Amino acid sequence: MKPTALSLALATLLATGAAAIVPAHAAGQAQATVAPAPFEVVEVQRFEAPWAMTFLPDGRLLVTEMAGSLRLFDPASGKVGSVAGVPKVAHGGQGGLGDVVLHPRFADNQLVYISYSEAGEGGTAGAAVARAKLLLDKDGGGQLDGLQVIWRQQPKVSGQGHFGQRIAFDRDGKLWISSSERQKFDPAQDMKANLGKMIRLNDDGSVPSDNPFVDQGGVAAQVWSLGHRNILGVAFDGEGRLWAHEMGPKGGDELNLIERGANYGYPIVSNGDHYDGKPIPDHDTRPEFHAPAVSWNPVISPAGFVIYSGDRYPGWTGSGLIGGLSSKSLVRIAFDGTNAREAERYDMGRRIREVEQGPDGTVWLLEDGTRDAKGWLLRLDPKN
Ligand SMILES: [Ca+2]
Ligand SMILES: [Ca+2]
Repeated sequence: MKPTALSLALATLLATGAAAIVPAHAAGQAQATVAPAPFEVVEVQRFEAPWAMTFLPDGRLLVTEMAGSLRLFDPASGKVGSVAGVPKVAHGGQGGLGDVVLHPRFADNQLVYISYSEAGEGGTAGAAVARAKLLLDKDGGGQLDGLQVIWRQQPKVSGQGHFGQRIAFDRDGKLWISSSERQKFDPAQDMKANLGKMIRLNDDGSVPSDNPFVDQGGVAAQVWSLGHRNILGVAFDGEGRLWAHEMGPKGGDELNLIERGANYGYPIVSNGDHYDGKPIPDHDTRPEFHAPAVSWNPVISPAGFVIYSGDRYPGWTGSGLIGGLSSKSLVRIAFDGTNAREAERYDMGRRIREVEQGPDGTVWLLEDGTRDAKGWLLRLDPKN
């Protein structure tokens, strides 16, 4: 990374022994500016620790609840139903039922994909992804039929943190899974583990023959990029580029452009440091690792991510929208090709877990339902 005027000024200050006061937004870091919101927040429906949602073609919403319930919500009637057939999930900490997405040809094949934390032997756990046919009944509910587990984190390890387990399809129909490092650090660099990696698969879970590490075999063949910590949001832009944000260590949240075969450096480098105070060398000390497009300190605790394609809010088309947990915010990202920056931040006053764009371009959010939050589904009505 090129030295900026600010980093040069800091270097000069340090070299002369003067006290360096590091500004809240140092070079290359995002600036927290709270903007007036172009929307009114409407509380629509409460859920029990909701984690993710996706719209069906008919305008209804599938919502996951961490303890293992898949809900079907009809915004037109306000009715909440249940979808049976979710496998038993390892619920606790950050683990439980995770993401839900539709197959790109859902209208033809009715396939839905879910991710969840699965218990292993001896108190271990790992993320898993399964697919099934969604059979809807006439009473506002349904069931998952013919469920197949098509991917698992390897190895399963102790603890209840950093499953990741975000799922997305690209425009070629490939399945992408964020596999976080389970708070075990080194597996993010170990190609014998699929932890701390971005995974790329065919829609049936098989490995595409053009993956970058396919020659290494084993779980390495699933890997598209490595050196990741905890990815809780992935989205494709209008050009088909994959962006992912990453809950970093202390002071090290990131937004990354995900590139084929790239190593993002965790836990060898991070612009943040370990929570126990142990320093981690910054990205600019090791240019062989892919540096973040945006780096946050203070952090936002990113969760949920869409790249907005509607036109209901002035200036938002093509922007990234990221939920903030600890920052209790909605963060708008402006892209310029392969560059990105925080454009605006809206104070939501609550932990935001998930962001989704509705069929008419309205943005919907899920409030986190853990840590005494209420877990509201929120609709952002544009202000006219
Ligand atoms: Ca979603
Ligand atoms: Ca650092």
